[in-house]
Amino acid sequence: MAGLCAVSNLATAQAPLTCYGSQQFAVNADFGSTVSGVGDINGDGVPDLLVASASYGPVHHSTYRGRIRVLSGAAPDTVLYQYTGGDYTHSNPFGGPEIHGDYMGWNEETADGLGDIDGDGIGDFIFSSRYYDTSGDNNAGAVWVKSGATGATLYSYTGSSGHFLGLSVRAAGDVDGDGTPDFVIGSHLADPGGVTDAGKATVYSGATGTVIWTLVTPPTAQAQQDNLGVSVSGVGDVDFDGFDDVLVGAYRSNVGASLDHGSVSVFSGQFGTLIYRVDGAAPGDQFGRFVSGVGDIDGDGAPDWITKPSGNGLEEIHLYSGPSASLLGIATAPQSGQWH
Ligand SMILES: [Ca+2]
Ligand SMILES: [Ca+2]
Ligand SMILES: [Ca+2]
Ligand SMILES: [Ca+2]
Repeated sequence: MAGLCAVSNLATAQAPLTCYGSQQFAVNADFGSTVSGVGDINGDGVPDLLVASASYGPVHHSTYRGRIRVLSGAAPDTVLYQYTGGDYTHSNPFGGPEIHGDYMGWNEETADGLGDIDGDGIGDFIFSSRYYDTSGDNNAGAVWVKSGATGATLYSYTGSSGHFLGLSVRAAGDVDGDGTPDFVIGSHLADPGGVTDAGKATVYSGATGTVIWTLVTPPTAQAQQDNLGVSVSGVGDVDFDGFDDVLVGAYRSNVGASLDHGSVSVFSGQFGTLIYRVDGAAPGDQFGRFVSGVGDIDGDGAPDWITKPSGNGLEEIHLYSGPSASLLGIATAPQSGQWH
């Protein structure tokens, strides 16, 4: 038997979603390392599921190739499409053998449904392998955009050596206002302007696969190892200009000489410019490690967003207003998610 998923709300594929591995996935293959809705792929009227097993390998837990499967929402034992990451192909640049396969579907931000980008009426999807090796580059990373109708590749992208392209790949809404959904790919180890690991995020047109915007921190605020793009997300239209905007985390950005506060930036979809940036409160908070648009939480008619810091032992999710960037609340573990 293949994997089994119990989904509480197929219409939106929102959590809670519980999945159970099987012998095919192996117990420790990280089944469910990514879970996302992809819309109705097979035309049976029920949205389908994108599920990854990041540590999948032909030898149990040894090669970390990773695997992405599209499962039927109506019958989760039915595999509609399956993609398997590659084995390691290069030696470890730090000496000794390379120990990682491609890790396809590394975490919850490495696969997403995009909506219909090629105009055939069926939803399409994106996923990545952050440890993908190109012929010359070790751990370059790779991203694929696939047709929901055929499973074939619509677009693909690779990073450069050691950049782990695709740590975060997400739907971005319609950024350029052409009526077709777009997508965003983070590259947190890129060196824009020659600034080491400042990071960037690239917004691509769903209609053509070409770059709409390369989002970087304004040079005056740019610093080494900011890691902008460690997490990316669509957020919706926060400034009411009719174009969807983009949320980007930079979890190691500084506030003056105070290190690693981290930050979340919202960029204009229409202009590719910074609308605002919110910094973490304390050094080492690593604010912005995970970001996501969440729709209109506070009922003011505009979309809002969340972030999860990763430093200082913080087990919190912070909710912000999209238009005003004001803090609406913090959920703290292990309490049961009450905003306070
Ligand atoms: Ca399509
Ligand atoms: Ca578009
Ligand atoms: Ca906008
Ligand atoms: Ca709101």
